[in-house]
Amino acid sequence: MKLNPFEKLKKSLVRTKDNLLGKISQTVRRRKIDDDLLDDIEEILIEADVGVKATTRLIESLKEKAREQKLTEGEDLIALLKDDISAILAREDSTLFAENDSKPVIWLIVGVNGVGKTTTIGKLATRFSSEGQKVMIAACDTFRAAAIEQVAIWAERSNVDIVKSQSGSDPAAVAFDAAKAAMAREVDLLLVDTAGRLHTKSNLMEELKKIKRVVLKAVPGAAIHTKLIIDGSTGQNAISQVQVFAEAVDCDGIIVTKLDGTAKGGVMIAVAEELGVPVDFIGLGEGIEDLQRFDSRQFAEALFA
Ligand SMILES: Nc1nc2c(ncn2[C@@H]2O[C@H](COP(=O)(O)OP(=O)(O)O)[C@@H](O)[C@H]2O)c(=O)[nH]1
Ligand SMILES: [Mg+2]
Repeated sequence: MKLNPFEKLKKSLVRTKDNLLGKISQTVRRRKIDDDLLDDIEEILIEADVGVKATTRLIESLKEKAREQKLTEGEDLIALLKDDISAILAREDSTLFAENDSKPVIWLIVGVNGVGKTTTIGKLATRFSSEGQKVMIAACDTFRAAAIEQVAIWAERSNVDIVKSQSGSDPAAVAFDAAKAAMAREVDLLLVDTAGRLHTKSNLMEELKKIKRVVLKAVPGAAIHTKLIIDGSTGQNAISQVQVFAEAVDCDGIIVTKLDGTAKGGVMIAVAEELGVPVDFIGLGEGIEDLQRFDSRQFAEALFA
């Protein structure tokens, strides 16, 4: 049976919810609000990948509001916590396309190996082409033949054009050709798949910068957006990846994958608190349909449902 998107989101977040609010609800039961209880909640938040910064903010806020509202029962904290988490998540809502973006809009899809870049490109291509946009894919992960093959399969499934070359060829050259082709064919959105070898290697960052430069040469004034893909199931590790990439390339959107089935989805709260980059989409599975626009209100509702 096919679930509606909200049901799907709820189901994906079950383990995260258990790990976060499930544990907190149990902890506050029949206890009074005191420092001990707040310490216990703090520990649960940290263990649920919410991150130190957001956790500290949440605990401070609980203390302050409990005092202001003269609350005494531990269970009263749940409603406060839900409000505060929703408020943090709300910072992540994004707009996808600026009205003055010239066509083709170009999305560089970047991120560490294995986080789900290529899969996400397949999902994005399917989604936008079904919405009537003309989409093209550039296979710029030329590092391995298998990577080119993989993205070609996604292009075929989503029925969009692809520009590719042999493995080992210069990724920037492929990007240049793709950008030129996208312009000639009046493409609306060009999705550029990139390699994700270790983010500690400065050559990867240099390569990404070069791709950007070259694309701008091919399509002067192009609207180039860099979308960073992170793997939500790695929890706090995902955060440090963002920081490394953000230093090298200007990311204007984040896509968090693999939120299905993980208990580490609390990382979304850390992403919102610490990164200041909006979340465009979330990945909820390996299938072509398993991508949802991030909507903080829905996300919070699914988390607290
Ligand atoms: N469960 C789950 N798996 C995903 C998701 N996105 C990608 N994957 C899987 O993650 C693995 C790596 O994906 P891939 O797109 O090749 O990553 P890349 O190296 O960044 O291009 C594949 O097995 C995908 O099926 C997701 O949202 N949920
Ligand atoms: Mg890939």
